[in-house]
Amino acid sequence: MHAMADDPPKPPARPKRGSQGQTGLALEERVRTKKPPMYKVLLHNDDYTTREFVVWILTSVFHKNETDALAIMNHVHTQGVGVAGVYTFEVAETKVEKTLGLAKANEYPLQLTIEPSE
Ligand code: TYC
Repeated sequence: MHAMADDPPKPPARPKRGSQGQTGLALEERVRTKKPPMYKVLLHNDDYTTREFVVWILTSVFHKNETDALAIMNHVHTQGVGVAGVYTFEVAETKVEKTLGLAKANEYPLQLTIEPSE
C-alpha cells in the first residue's frame, strides 16, 4: 500500500495500560484486585490420635472455637476426612507443618493434605 501524499500524520500511540488501567504506576502502587488462589487443608482420620489432641490442634493452630473444632473433629472421625480451613498456599503449608510437628512430638500419626479450593 502507498499512503496518499496529504494523509494526516498519525498521532502518537496511546499509552499502553495495564489490566487495571494504570500507565506509569510503580509495581508497589498497583492495587491488588485479584483474589489469590485458595487451598483447603484436609484433616484425615486415624485410629490412634486422640479426639482431644485433634480439637486442641483445631483451636490452637486453625483458630477454631471449641464448638467448631468439635464439629470438625467429629466429622473427620465419622467421615474419614474434613476441612480444617481454607487459606492461601503459604498459610496452608505453615499450618500443616506446625500440625505435623506437634503430632510427631506427641507421637500421633495425624495426617493432613492440601488441595486447591474450587
Ligand atoms: N479416630 C480418632 C479416635 O477415635 C479421633 C480422630 C479424629 C483422629 C480426627 C484423627 O483427624 C482425626 N481417637
